[in-house]
Amino acid sequence: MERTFCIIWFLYVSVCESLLFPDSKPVMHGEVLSPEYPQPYPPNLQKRWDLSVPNGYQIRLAFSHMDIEASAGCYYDSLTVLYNEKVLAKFCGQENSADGHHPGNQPILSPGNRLTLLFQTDSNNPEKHQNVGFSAQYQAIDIDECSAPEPRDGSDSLCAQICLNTLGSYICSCHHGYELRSDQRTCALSCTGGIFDEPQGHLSSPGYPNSPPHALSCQYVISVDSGFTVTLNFSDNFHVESVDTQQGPNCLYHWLQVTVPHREPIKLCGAKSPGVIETNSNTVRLDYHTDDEGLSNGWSLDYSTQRVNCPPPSKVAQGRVTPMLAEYFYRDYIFVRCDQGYKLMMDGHEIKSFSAMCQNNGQWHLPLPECHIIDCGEPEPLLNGGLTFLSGFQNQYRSVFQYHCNEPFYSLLGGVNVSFTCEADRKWRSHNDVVVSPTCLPVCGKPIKHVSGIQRIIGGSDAPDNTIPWQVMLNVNQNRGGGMVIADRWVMTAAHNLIDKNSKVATEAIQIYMGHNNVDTILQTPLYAASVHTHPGYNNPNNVDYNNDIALIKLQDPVTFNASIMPICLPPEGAAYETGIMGLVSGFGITKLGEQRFALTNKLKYVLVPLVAEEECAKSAVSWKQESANIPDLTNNMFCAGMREGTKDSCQGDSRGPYALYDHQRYWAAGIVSWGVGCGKKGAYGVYTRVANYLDWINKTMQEN
Ligand code: 4AZ
Repeated sequence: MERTFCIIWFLYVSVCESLLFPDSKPVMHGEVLSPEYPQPYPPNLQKRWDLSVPNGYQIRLAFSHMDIEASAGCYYDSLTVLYNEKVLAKFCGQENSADGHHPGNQPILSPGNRLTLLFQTDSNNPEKHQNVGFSAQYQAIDIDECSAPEPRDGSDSLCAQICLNTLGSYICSCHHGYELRSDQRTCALSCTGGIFDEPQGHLSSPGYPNSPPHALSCQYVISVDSGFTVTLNFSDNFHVESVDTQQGPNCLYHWLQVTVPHREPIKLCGAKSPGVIETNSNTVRLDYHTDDEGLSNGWSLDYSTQRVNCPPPSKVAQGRVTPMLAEYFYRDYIFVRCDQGYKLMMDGHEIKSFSAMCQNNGQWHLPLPECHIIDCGEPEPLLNGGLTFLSGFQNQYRSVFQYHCNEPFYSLLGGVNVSFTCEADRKWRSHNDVVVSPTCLPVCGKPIKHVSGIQRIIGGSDAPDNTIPWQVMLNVNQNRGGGMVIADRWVMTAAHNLIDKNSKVATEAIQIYMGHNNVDTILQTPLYAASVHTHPGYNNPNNVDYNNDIALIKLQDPVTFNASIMPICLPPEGAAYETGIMGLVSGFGITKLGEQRFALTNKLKYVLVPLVAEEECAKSAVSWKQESANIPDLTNNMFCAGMREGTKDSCQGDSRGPYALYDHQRYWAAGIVSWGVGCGKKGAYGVYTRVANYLDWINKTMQEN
């Protein structure tokens, strides 16, 4: 088969044949019939068939019938078969007759992919010759180019080593150890060793230690897992031609080049082995080049791999790096833990845990974290108290603080001052594991200053600042009265001004004042009632029944105690009302200004009046009743206080205020100013609600509201 200018067979088939047979598939077989076959053929014919099949094929032509007028040398009628206008055969006659020259059963094979048939008839009388002509079939036969004999003229054979026939063509191939050159015909010693990816191995130049063929261009690639580095160890027997130049020996024509990515390649030549080369890379390319001349015996090497090293991690202050190893290799992990009380920090953020891996580039994949001291955050603030640090600062690990209450107005519940330590779990803990904050309880009945001297309300004195800090001034529907602070949200008073025509007054009708001794000042800071709780047993429609004259007012907002506002204690269990004991009565009620005139005071007044024996009080009540029919009854829920001769007493406006007894350095609320016959009258005592009788009701009411 001829090679065409179309180098690639595919292109040849698709381009060249499409030129020969536009718009049609290549013809692979067909039939040729003489004109009018199977009727006798006409005279004077000159008919030509040009058969062709694709390149790389021959045409096999077989006759199924031939009946052409026989003549010597097929002189009259004939079918001529031509190739390239060269006559291959000339036929006439019939296949079963001895006349003429016919092909018989023997097919005709064209030398190439074309064949021409030429049918010629003369003008002889057609009636005499009733010959029908011929029928022939042809088909394309693949040429086995490889079986063509070796050219005698010494020119190159089709393939230098192995020829493989293909349909319509052939390809060349090479024996093991050789590779097809770019001419697609000849073979060269193969020295492209592929990729060496094992962790160790051996490489040598072609034919080593004998001198290899000339003009080598060999390439070897060692490529192992990233994270490993390759070390080359050349054997002593190293010989690559070098040329002596003016600048010294030079790898001009033969060389072995070692190339590592991102680095200048190294060219090796000469007779001295390079020995060990540490490439510090996981890929190395070796290019061995010789030209047509000179002599190099070649080289051989063993290569090995080492895991990449990462630098040993530095120390972490207040932390520990594990594991501690002499060397760290690719894919090794390190972990960092902080000492107790310290937390892992990275880029200003806390992290739960830390691990880093040694990467294939010899770097840890993360920088080391830091260990920062933990803190427990701000301790819970203590209402009406504070805290003091005994050690440490900024709430850091192991800091210790103690709560304290705002003395002397509050004291710590339980009285024991526990200290709290910031522990490793970032919680403030006391040594006995109290996590909840302690409570500051108000201190009752302990004013920072005490009243003294001769006192009078009616016959009383001005109370110095902060001497009666539980004193409350109440305005109920514009009527001035008193009360006393008993808790941060509770004021105790009498019921008799909070019930009007059998119904409780509205909370809005009540203004509550405290914290000052001066009426003008105290009026500037009113407090308001959230709810009013009169004693359920108080029933006084006609103002003659003051039994159970007690009430509690709940404040809308709690008050903070200080020197000027402080609760009075409730009666102690089993409180004693001893005859003759002096009680402190206080209020903003009326004072005697002259013989006749009374006026509401502008200053808090107080007076000390003795507790009167029950019999004495009862006696005086009898005498009052003789004077007036509308005098209320005395009950066990009341007691009297005052002077037989009068002069010192509570009066209008003081009503509902405190009668305080002093015991164990505390004032306690013994009575509430309830009623009396006149004020400061001889033989008439002030009557007070006996608060101790109501302790259960008071506690229950405060708890339930
Ligand atoms: C009153 O009218 C009142 N002397 C208060 C107390 C006394 C008498 C009357 C006791 O509010």
